[in-house]
Amino acid sequence: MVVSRKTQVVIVGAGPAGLFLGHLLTSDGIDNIVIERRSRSHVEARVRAGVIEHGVVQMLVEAGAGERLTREGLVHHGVHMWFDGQRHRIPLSDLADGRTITVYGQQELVKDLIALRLASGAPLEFDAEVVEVDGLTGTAPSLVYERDGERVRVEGDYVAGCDGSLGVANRAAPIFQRTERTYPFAWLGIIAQAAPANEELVYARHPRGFALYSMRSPTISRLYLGVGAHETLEEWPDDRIWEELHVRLATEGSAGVNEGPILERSIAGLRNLVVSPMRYGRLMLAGDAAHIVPPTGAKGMNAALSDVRDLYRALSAIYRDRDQRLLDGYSDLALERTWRAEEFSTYMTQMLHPYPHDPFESEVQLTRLRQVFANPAIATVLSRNYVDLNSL
Ligand code: RFL
Ligand code: PHB
Repeated sequence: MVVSRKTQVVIVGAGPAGLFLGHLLTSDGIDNIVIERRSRSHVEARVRAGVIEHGVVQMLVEAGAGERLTREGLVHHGVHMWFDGQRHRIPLSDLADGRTITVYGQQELVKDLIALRLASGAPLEFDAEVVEVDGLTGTAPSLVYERDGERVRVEGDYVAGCDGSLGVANRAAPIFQRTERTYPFAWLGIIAQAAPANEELVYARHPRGFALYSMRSPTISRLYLGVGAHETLEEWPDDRIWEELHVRLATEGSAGVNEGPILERSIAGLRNLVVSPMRYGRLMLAGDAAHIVPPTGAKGMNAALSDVRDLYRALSAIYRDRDQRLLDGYSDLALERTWRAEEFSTYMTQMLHPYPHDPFESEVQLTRLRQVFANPAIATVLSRNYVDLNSL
C-alpha cells in the first residue's frame, strides 16, 4: 500500500450516476472523490441512452449541468408506435400535461459532467479500478483502487456504489439480494451518419422483430434492431442491418430509412435486475449498480440520475443538519421508484418484441398495442410513464 487518501464521500464509477453525484456534492461543499476503472476517452465515447425525461432535464438544469443539453437537446412532444403495417402516434405532451422528453446522447451528458468536474478541481481518477471495499458497517469505510500497479487506499464517511451492474459495490454486502429476468433478445444498436427520416422516435413491432428509429442530431440517426440474445456483430454486416431496418420500418406513408456510414455499433442483451436493499451500512448503491431495465422504456439513465438526486439529498441532510432520516429512507424510496421503472420497461418490452413461433403471445401483443390507440386512458398512462415516470 503506497498512498492513502481521505475524503467525505467516495464515489465508485464515472458514469452518469457517479459524475452527477460528484457534481451535486461538490456544489454543496461536500468533499468527494470519483474513481473510474476506464480511461476518460473510453467513458466519453461510450454510446448508450438517448432519452431524458421531463423532470430529469429540469433537475439537471437546476443543478447547473443542463447548459448544452438545453441548447442542443432535441425536445419531442410525441412518439410513434408502428405495427400491423400502420403508423400510430402517441401525443405525449397532450396526454402528460404539456411535458416533453429531450433526446440527448448519454455520452454528451457524461462529457458535460466531466468538464464541470475538471473545472471545479475536485478529484476524478481515471484508469483506477476499485478492487476492495471494507468497513462498511463501521464509521470509516474504505476502499482500495489499483492504478499503474500502485494500490491506493481511500477512506471516507460514506461510499456510493455507482459502478454499474458488473462493478464491485453490488457484490460487497452479504445482504444484497438479486431479482433477475432475462429475455431471448438483444438490441443491435448503430449510430449512422444520416439524417433521421422521422422527426420523432419510432418503436416498431414487425413480425420479423423489433426496430427503433431514434436520432442524435439533424444529421445523425440512432437505430436499433431486436436480435436473438446470442447473436453477434459478425453475423450482421452493414447490408444485412440496412435491409432488416427497411423491412421492419416499412409502413404505408413512411419515409423509410435513410442510410449512411455506420459510425458505431454494439449489441446488448435485454434483462431486468434489482438489487435489494440499496444500502448496507455506509455503502449506498445508485443507478445500474442497483438496477437494470431493458432499454425499451428508455428508463435506465433516468432512474440512475433520480437515485442520485435522492442520495444527494440524504447526504446533504446529514452534513448540513446531522439528520439521518433521509438516508434511512433512501433504499425504500429508491426501490419503490425502481420497481415502477422495471414494470414499465417490462410492459414496453413485452408489447413490442415478437416471440417467434408463439402465435398466442403474438395476438396478446397486438391486442395490447391496439388498446393503446383505442383507449385514451391506456395511452395516458403510457405517456405519463414515458415522459416522467421518475418524477411521478
Ligand atoms: P454506468 O454508465 O454503467 O457507469 C458505471 C461506471 O462504473 C465503472 N466501474 C468501475 N469503476 C471503478 N472501479 C470498478 N471496480 C468499476 N466497475 C465499474 C464503469 O467503467 C462505468 O464507467 O452506470 P450508471 O452511471 O448507473 O448509468 C446508468 C446508465 O448508463 C444506463 O442505465 C443507461 O445507459 C441505460 N440505457 C438507457 N437509459 C435511459 O434512460 N434512456 C435510454 O434511452 C437508454 N437507452 C440504455 C439505452 C442502455 C443501453 N445499453 C448499451 C445497455 C440503450 C442501450 C443500448
Ligand atoms: C436511444 O436514442 O438511444 C434510445 C431511445 C429510446 C429507447 C432506448 C434508446 O427506448
